[in-house]
Amino acid sequence: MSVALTGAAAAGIRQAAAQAQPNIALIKYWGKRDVALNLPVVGSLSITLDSLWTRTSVQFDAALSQDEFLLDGRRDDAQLRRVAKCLDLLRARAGTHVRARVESSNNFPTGAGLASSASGFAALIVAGNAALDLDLSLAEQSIFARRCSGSAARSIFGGYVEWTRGKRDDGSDSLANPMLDASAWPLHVVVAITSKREKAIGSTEGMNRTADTSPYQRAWIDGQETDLVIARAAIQAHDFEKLADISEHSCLKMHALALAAQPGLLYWNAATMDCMHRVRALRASGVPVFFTIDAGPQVKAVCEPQAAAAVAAALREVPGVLDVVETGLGPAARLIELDELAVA
Ligand code: 2P0
Repeated sequence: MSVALTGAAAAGIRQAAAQAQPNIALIKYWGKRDVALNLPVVGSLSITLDSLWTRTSVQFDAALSQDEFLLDGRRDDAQLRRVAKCLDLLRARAGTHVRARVESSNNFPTGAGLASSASGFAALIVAGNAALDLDLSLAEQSIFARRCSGSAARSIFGGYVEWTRGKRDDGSDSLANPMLDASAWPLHVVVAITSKREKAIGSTEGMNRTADTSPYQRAWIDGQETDLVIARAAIQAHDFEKLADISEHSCLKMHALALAAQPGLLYWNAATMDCMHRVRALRASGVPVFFTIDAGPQVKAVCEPQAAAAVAAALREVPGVLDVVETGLGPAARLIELDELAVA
């Protein structure tokens, strides 16, 4: 159902707003079998976060001659093409050509390895679905979000989420499904921010370069199903040690694969590496924590809730760590009132 305002509706504007949270993959997505449809070469498994968010409003307005995109209050023409492509999917389903104004804000750095494209495009699909009264099922919303940014398929859902690789060429079986509610195993994530700059090589370019040039691509694909089986079992059993081992393995394997591309992709800085050692030392001393790192220099330390304060304190001491953000696991993407957009 649309949350369009009466006055706006009378003026031919159809609008809605949504919030989505980033997700962190424990078993990573890296590589596409179809670049246009964002079909992955492997399945992946993630946790949706709680206190980091993207809030997005979309207004389809017949008075607009072209799409507009504002990020954190500023026009962002660099991202506009990607946003417009996502709007095109919604428009095609609705049978309309009306252009839209999209306003988005993040309460965390954009494009720095904190999964802003996952929360951003999940929020856009949820808001667009409502504004245009499309009545898409959650499965369809996940597929639409995937086509905008692969990892966004997972941010449609909360808690523990698996994105199935799928086999079909049209992508109709490549979507995410919720595995386990956040409340069933409420792990925490401590994010050590080691740079606030946008990364030089985006994920899309990075994974395409890897697929084209990394000698380890075949081994990566062949190992994924086993990793997923182990991770699913660890999550169902709430077996922290098992999840820690398989998640670090998947993370390090993804980075080894990307490091071996030509030219090699080096997403880490010195502080990233120091945080990894710090997390390993904490775990060796009995603290239930493990690390995972995406296409950027931030370190996500996943831990049991009672360990979060000690993990945050330890990571804050690492030279080069600029900030530490602590979060629990969060819910699915959802509609919000338009006046919630301004509330930080
Ligand atoms: C993941 N990453 O599973 C992996 C691990 C980064 C490292 O999904 O090209 O922004 O839009 O599908 O989803 C980041 O890639 O890439 C990502 P596109 P996306 O979370």
